[in-house]
Amino acid sequence: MIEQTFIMVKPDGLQRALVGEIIRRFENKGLKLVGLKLLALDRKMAEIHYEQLKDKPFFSSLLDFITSNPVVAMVWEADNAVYIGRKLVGPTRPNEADPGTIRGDFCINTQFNVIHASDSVENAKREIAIFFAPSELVRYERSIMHWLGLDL
Ligand code: DAT
Ligand code: MG
Repeated sequence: MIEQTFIMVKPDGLQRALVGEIIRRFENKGLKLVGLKLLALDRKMAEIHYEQLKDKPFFSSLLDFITSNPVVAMVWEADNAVYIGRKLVGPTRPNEADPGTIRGDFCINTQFNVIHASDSVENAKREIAIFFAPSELVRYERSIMHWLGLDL
């Protein structure tokens, strides 16, 4: 089932110059990039993106952090893109993330965990709609898809 997932390099990822490394991992795995932008999140947008966490004690510090610098928002497409994205990123707590995952390789703190990945197809749709107009998601073919077993 072809899905799209929303991936965002967080402010710490930009400060640490990890954007290229993160894009490389998604490219290497074989997902297709269909949307990409650099932007500074305002507080309202951040609140909407993280609305499911509004009652958590760390909500306001999460908003401070995520609005503190630009982020890179991306949409990646593949069969099971949401599940694959979470696998590439690793669990929320970096000390539980195995080496080989992005969080396992690059983070040591739960807030400064470098990257966001949608956790369900429903949330992916919701998050993509916050960051991208439909016209900003680009449809194109890649001939390599055949050789990845993914005739998307
Ligand atoms: P994830 O980013 O793995 O989907 P989440 O949706 O539960 O995790 O939480 C969103 C972000 O909030 C997470 O990336 C980092 C922060 N966060 C989660 N739990 C936290 C905690 N216990 N203390 C501080 N920050 C936390
Ligand atoms: Mg989440």
